[in-house]
Amino acid sequence: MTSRSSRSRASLCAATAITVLALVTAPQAGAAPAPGAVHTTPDRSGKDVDVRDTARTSPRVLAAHDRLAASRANSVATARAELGNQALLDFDELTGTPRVLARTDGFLTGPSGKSPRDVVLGYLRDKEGLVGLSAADTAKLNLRKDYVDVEGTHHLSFTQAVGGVPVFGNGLKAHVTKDGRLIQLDGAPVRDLPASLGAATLAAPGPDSKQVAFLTGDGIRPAWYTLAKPAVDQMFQEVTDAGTGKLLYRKNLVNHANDVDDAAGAKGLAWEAQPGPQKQVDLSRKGWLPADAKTLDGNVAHVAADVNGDQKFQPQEEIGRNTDGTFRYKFTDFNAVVGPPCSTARPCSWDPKTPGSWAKNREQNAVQALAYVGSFHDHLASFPIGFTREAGNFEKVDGDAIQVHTLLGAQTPGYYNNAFMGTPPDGQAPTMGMFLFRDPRDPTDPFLAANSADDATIIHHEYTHGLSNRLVVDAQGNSTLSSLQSGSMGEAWSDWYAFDYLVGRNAIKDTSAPGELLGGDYVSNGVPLARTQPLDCPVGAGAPQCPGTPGAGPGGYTYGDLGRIIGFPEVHADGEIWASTLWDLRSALGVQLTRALVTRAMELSPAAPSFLDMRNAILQADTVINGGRAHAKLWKAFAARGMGYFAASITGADTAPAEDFSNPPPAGTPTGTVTGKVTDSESGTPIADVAIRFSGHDSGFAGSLSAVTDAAGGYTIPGVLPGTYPKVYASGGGADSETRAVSVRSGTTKVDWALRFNWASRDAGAGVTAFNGEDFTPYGCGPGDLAASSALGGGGWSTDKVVGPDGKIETRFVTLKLGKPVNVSAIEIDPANVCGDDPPAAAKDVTVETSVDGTTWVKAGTGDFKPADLNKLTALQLAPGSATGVRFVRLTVSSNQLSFYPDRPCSPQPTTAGCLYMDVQKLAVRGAAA
Ligand SMILES: [Ca+2]
Ligand SMILES: [Ca+2]
Ligand SMILES: [Ca+2]
Ligand SMILES: [Zn+2]
Repeated sequence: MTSRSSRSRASLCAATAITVLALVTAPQAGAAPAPGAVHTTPDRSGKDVDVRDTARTSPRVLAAHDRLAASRANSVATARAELGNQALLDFDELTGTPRVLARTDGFLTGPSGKSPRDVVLGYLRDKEGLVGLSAADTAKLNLRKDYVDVEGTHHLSFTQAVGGVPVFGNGLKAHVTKDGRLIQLDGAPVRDLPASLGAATLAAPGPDSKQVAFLTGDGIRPAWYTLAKPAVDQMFQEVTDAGTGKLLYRKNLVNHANDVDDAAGAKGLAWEAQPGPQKQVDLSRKGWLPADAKTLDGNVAHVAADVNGDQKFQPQEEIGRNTDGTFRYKFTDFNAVVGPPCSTARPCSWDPKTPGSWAKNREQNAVQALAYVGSFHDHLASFPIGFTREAGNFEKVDGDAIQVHTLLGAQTPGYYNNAFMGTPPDGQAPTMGMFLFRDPRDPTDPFLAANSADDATIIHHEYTHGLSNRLVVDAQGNSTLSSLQSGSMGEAWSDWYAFDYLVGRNAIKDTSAPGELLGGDYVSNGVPLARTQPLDCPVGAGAPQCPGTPGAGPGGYTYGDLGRIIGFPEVHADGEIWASTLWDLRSALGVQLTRALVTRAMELSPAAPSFLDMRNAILQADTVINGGRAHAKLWKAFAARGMGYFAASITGADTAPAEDFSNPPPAGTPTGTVTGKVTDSESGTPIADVAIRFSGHDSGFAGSLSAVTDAAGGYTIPGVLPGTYPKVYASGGGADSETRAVSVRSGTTKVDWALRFNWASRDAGAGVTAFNGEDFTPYGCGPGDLAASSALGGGGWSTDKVVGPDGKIETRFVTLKLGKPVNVSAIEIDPANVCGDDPPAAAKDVTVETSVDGTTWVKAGTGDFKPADLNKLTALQLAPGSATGVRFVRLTVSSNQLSFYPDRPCSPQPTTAGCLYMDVQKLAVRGAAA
């Protein structure tokens, strides 16, 4: 959060200042509750939640997935042989169906005269063993949309339903060229859907809630879908379980930031990028406004000065015509009144010392916003971008003109230094909020006293959030831009499309010199406040233009800088990697082709894409619309930015992906075999049922290379292309997971693993014999998930927190029976928050007891965890006599970390999951069989 709460931090910490423009300046007046009393709201922080992610990483789900993978190993091997080195065979762990099935250098089928729908259904029938959908599953698919892009490619979305209730989030997406070749399947459709759904036992949380079916780790559940708008700049899609009220999914739809012809009609004055000489604009000639418009309410947008910040347009906030009957309003600068740093090049538009002085440019600023929005709308709609009505753009004729709130909340102190765009699905109007810059209450505020809606880089940035959230969607049309890497690309596209447009029409100059294109240049007075450095910083460029950051070093960023640019993962900073990469592509391929590929790739994206998914989609777009002619240049550009063939990211949520600078191996490169043995590091005993997985799915190319160890701990993975794979991981089998780099040669490469066996894990034979409190097993965080371990995180135990009348927290416990009696060498606990909760829910005081028979208990140790203890295993001091022949272990939690967060109240409404839940990420029992 920025603004009031963090302005002071911004002056102390450069990293915070960097994100100022980008983050929310939300009014902090109490995190608003979701509507409905029966539905719990575990985390009002606004963080995206998707319990499918947690479930997808639970060892149980992975084990089921591996069994399915084994059953179709032959189909996959055949497909690999047919589709080549650049085949993408990535199956979703939860559904067992394609997250992506494609190849970046070709097609799945040849040309066909059949309809695109029949091409898809024919492929599903032919490849039932590979895709995993039965004939019955296929028969139930419902074609929601066949969108044809400006290149003629068909993008088909098939939704699914259970007993007439639509499935949320999953479905089949398929893409077919204009000559009938199948490009790709994605969307992870659900297999074996039941005939009917259980009844919703809870009432709808809001008047507009809709019933949906939602896939969890324990199958499909009845749920409620709600579009919630709890505050002025908040808009969430939420899915809550209709049986328990628990939040299953939340997607924040708000992204924060932070033309000119002569003719008759509704004329106004505007500039092209930022203050300069105002030019005459015809606001009606291109259909932005009706010729007889009385206010700025037209097809592309409705602009009004929402100065009271209530997110509604009162009559007095509308912008009418000037006394001469036009919308010509001259800009008045405040340079003389305010003094430096206001300048002719970057004039101030108000005086922070004079309340209400912004009113002077109220009309000018709104007209300017409409001119920016209108010209950008037309630019995006035209070839080769083609963000048209069919593609899901924003027009009043379709009920979704952008509602642009200029000077948002200018009258109510508290709204400064930001901008945002909230984008609901197609057909529902988005909200763009444009704030005043420079907080008058903060003498150290580094921003210029200006209107964000006067800065084209900001308004086009916000508009592009609308484009990306409408193009990267699931089968139902919901945006899937959640998680770190997707969110970072969202910010990057926003910067890239803005600069691509402005540079393309010479409104901003870009030469071959590095370091000229800085987002938010005007309101930041030319200083990198909103971004750490300009967009046009090539790898290897130096200071002073491209200084980088202490975390990432100087010069243009590469994939390995993700999560490090400002010292922690953050979408605007990490987005700079992707934005600069796209700028490289623009230089290498030219403007028109790059615009086409970047846009078409969004339409081909799998859900919640990583940077590597999007690299693959761009390559694929090149195959579809350009015959693959740009492949060599694309690979060179991506490899230079660390997104080479062997780069790896476990999912789009991976905050530490591994970079690689290689081109793809040539066709016909002999493959190698990886083989080895997995043992317990403590006892040397072989461990069976450990899954060894290559690369992580989101590199795509090695997505289906995996094997499971046999009873002797042995495994073999054939068909691996030689190279260094930076993220190979071992998980399951009762051991803690481990990730490491593996170099593969042609021939046989031996890779042994010594893992830490955990006797308290389900895979080691441990099971829950007793527990109290609420059971959140359906969300992947029940008592049985306490000992989950996975390379992807996930699992953990979340229980309810109940404060008794005496003010004391009721204790909660889980008792585990180990598979065998164990001579314990250590008991370790990670008290971290799980299940989509925030850190205040993490456990603080815990007690562990042991027993040889389940009747007589010995206190083994206690933990009193501090915030610094989260997300790591801490060994308890074991009491004498508690460690021999142990068969039962009981973990009791008696408090959580909420006491470390005095600013997070629980009444009148809970403001953190710490008010409602207590969590433990992991319990580990080490030792040898007794
Ligand atoms: Ca208002
Ligand atoms: Ca629309
Ligand atoms: Ca340049
Ligand atoms: Zn943004």
